[in-house]
Amino acid sequence: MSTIFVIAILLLGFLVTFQIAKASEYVGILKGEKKTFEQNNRINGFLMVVFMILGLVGVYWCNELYRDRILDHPASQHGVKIDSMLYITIALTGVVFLITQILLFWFAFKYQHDEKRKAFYFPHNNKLEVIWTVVPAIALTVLVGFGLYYWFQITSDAPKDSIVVEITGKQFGWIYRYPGKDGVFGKKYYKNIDEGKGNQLGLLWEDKSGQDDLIIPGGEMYTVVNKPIKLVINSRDVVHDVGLSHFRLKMDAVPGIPTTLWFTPLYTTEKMREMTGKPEFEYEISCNQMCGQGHYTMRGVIKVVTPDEFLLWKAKLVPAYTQAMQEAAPAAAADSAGAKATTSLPTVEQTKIAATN
Ligand SMILES: [Cu+2]
Repeated sequence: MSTIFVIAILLLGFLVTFQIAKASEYVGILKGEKKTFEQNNRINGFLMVVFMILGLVGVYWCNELYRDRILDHPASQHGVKIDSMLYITIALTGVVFLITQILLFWFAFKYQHDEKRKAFYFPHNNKLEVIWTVVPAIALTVLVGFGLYYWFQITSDAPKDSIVVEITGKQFGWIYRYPGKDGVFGKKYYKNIDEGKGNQLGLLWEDKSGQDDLIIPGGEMYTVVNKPIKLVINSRDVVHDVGLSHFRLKMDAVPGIPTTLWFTPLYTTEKMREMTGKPEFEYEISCNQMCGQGHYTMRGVIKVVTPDEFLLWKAKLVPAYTQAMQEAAPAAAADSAGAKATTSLPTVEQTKIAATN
């Protein structure tokens, strides 16, 4: 219904514009072509200035309107650098935008057609060419140089004392894995993935280094303030993307190819709640790749806490191996009990034979 409505409005708009154009053409013929041309010229020149003023007021108004909706303080050391680059770029391009737009519309008004003025023939000027090529080239080189410098810092090897967390994307959610006391992730194989048996990541249970691994499916990921954290990013199905907007980072999660990124959180979740004045604030992980129908539900939470709180949280976790074995044990016991029961009970055939005897 709404589609038909929109098409009808568009058609009507087209008809009205067409009729106005036709009417003004007839008026032009009646008035005389030269007079109409001059009048149109003046109107267009005036409209150029009006458009410029309205446009610039609109830009300012839009900025004021959405000022509160932009992201809060950058919450990582990388984020501070990313934001500073962003603001320098906006300031530089903003100044260029203002100068070029004002000149563009003002010139269109000031130099509108005039019978008394003859156009100045100005085909080429080397000096000008050099200026408008070299100045933007230097500006862009500086911006790209800064970008590269920070990019190499961000993508460099994580510090040795980093907390390492493996994060795996799936349709639709995140699974986090912390290595146990040994600090080593256990081996895994995708064919071993079996959610029914508590093996979300396909861990090889016989691998000792994986028996103390802690797996948190779909819950909250914890990390420590002012301590580097390295994420080892995986995907279980399609391409996802770990988007950490508060830390100003993102990285694709590709099936079969682990990617990594690291950062240092600057404020605890509690501190950020105070700073932003939002008591409900959480550091979010969003999926930044369109990965299917439930893409929008891929919201993860990172809790940035103090070292003590982190240890306390970690101490409460049970390794995935222990959990899986505990779940498997009663089931196995029930199975074996069931098997015993069936063997001890006579079959229907046996009962029949016994009855005939
Ligand atoms: Cu996704």
